[in-house]
Amino acid sequence: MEFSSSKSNEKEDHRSDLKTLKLYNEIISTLPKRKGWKSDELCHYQGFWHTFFYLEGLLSAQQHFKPQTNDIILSSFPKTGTTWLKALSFAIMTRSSVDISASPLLITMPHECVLSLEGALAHNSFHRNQDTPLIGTHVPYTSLPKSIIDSGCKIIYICRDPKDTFVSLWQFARNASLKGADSSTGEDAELEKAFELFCDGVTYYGPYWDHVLGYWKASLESPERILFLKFEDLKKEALFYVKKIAEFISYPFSLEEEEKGMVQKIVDLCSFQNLSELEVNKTGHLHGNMFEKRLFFRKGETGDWKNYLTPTMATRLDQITEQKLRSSGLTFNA
Ligand code: PAP
Repeated sequence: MEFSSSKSNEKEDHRSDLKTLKLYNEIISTLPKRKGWKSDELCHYQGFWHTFFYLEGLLSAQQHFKPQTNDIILSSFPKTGTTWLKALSFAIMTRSSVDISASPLLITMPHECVLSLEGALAHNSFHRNQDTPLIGTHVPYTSLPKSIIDSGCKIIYICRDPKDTFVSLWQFARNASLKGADSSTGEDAELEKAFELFCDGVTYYGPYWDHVLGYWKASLESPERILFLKFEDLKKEALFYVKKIAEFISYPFSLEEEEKGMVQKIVDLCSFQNLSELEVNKTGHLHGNMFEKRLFFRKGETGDWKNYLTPTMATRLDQITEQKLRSSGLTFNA
């Protein structure tokens, strides 16, 4: 796997353009702000809450990102199955060039196989992986760069029951080496504080419900362009959905491959059990020293919310979900 970074392309590093950076800072300084659960400040942009770093990346992507026509965008709200979807799509795409037993996924974390639009690729689009045109993002549908919408690139969106999403997000954030965790309050108070903010929509890329609905509605309007998946469905019927993803991205399995068990091999390669036990996913950090890789692999189950949320909390989230998704045709059941 090669990431091209030729000298001639270095002028594409938009962050190095001080004027542009200053402009982004000016735009961000005018936006409404709220303190998130951790001490980081969230900025309200186009209806959603963003951290400064990723918002700067989003502004850059909105201005500069040039998709290739065969790009596939893998989109999600945080903690809804991003890592899993990246691994599966990457394994599907690379299966004919590299044997599964030598897959790059065995030595490279899925987030490093598929880079992020508003992260690694935001200011340095020449970092894109030329061999596998997969791009990850947490950007809401309505904020995607116009170039992506105009190009007609295919998009796969994965979502997850909001109660499990919240618990996964909370567990990740409290364990992550993020600066400024408030240690003056106890665990229960911390959970309640994070829960209130989640219900209010004040989380990275929140409100959760608006994020999901944006992609849901777009997928109903353009099912040939947007594939809408649920984490819970993938857990129940992995083989079916791996074939569905492969067909959608135009890498369908041949009869011969199916007979030789290729679909199952990909499911096994990308299973939580397999990925979480690989050395590459157990040690080291992502994004400099920001996140420990192991934190992206916690339990990988559905219904873990039952171990953390009180019945009152669960009912409250269910009610918000019912109210927000009412008449959309979208439901969750974890
Ligand atoms: P991200 O948005 O920050 O990249 P994301 O991968 O969406 O995170 O979410 C992490 C969740 O997916 C974790 O869920 P949990 O906290 O409930 O356990 C993680 O365990 C789960 N996960 C990661 N890889 C897999 C996988 N291969 N199969 C199933 N679940 C997985």
